[in-house]
Amino acid sequence: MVEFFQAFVSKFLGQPPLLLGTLVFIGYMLLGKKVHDALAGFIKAYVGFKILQVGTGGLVQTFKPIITSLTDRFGIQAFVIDPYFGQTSATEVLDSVSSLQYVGYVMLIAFAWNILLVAFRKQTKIRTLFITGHIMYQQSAVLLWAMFWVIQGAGATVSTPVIIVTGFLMGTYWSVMSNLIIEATQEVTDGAGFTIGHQQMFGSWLAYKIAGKIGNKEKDVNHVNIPGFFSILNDNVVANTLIMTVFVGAIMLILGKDAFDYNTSKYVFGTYIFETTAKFAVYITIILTGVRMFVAELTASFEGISGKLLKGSVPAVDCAVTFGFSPNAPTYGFIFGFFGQLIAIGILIAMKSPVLIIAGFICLFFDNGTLAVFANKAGGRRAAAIIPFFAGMIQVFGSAIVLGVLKGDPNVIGWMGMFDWATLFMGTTLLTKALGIAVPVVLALLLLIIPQLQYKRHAKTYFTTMRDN
Ligand code: ASC
Repeated sequence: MVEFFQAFVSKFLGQPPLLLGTLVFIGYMLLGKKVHDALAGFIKAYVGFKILQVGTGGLVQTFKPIITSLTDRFGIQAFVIDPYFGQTSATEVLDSVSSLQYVGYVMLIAFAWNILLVAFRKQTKIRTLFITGHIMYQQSAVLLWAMFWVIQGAGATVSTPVIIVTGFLMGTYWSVMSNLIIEATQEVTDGAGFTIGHQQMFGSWLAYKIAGKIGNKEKDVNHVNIPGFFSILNDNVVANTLIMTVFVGAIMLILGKDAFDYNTSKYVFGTYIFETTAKFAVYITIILTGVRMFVAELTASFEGISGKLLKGSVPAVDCAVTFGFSPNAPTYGFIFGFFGQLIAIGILIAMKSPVLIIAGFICLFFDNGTLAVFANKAGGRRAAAIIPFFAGMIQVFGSAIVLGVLKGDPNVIGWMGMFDWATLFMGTTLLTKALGIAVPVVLALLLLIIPQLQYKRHAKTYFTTMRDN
């Protein structure tokens, strides 16, 4: 029985494409569709998700060697603020104390708690179900690692109270923050009927609130008609390729051609750099294709699940889904976030910080890209530039601080630099280190007050917002 449960958790719930495909299948069945239609939905969701993973996997594979050789060359203790470096640190540390499987338990507890909060939404005011499978796994791993390290330290396996408390806090974060960002996401997507379930839900909400005060929403980034040469930046693929060629190309030039293992009969160093940096646009295009595919199925079938099981609940999905509604914003977020991170990294070096941060590409593009999408909606170009700039600095400093606490284990190679993790979870980790296991419990309870306050502000439309649109 225990074995079956463990297999179910790790080989089923721990496999996002299966989890999502099955959700789609159940949704279609509940909608009264034919089995073959439900099966088709399962396949499209599964394959779409695998395509997405080809894209993100390809990005990581392309950029990891560059970052690693940057670290090697300058011989400093450097950590990468990329979610996959955070995830890898977490799984390595947990594996070293035979506790990797508990990540699945945390995920299951968190998801069950999320479902329960939605089921009792009359009382809890939670309307959202977090279903971004790969993020659920990633966050559960990173939070369990951080809580384990500051509560128990090295040595023993992760204790049951730590697993339960982590799951409880994780599920509360998913529920409360994806619920907090519903209204802003509806604005950004012209009422597409979903919310964000990712790593910068609190950050996006903050960006949306602040943006209105610092910019003009009429001056939308997507209305920019840049003359001449710059007009080619209006094209997503072109802009992404050029930006990466400038930024990553510069890093590759500094490292020099001997740092790279490439086929010299096929490339000169210049064409090899372009071959590498153009892959960025290739993988982004793949990601977008995959995301569109599975999200289309998910949204259609979700009506089934929310209609029958959790009536009126809203799916919380990957941040990249908003990019299609504001194609220029991620580029803004990337560029200005990059400047912010560069300056912050310069400050760390000048201060002789024991922790050096290396910019993570996924964090730069997806995190600041999302913040820019939300900032642009409420504050236009100005906000879409200023907010990611400061967010970039926060990502670096916040991650450096939390890594100062977590770097004791040799398996640590990075932290998830995403906005909520450089702020909320950085703080949670430090507070828990100082005051112990009561901290995550108290924080989870405090978080549950947020939806109550939201509800008070627009009680009449609170549960109908999504259906109105
Ligand atoms: C992340 C992460 C990814 C990307 C992806 C963006 O945080 O782990 O793979 O962002 O979700 O679409």
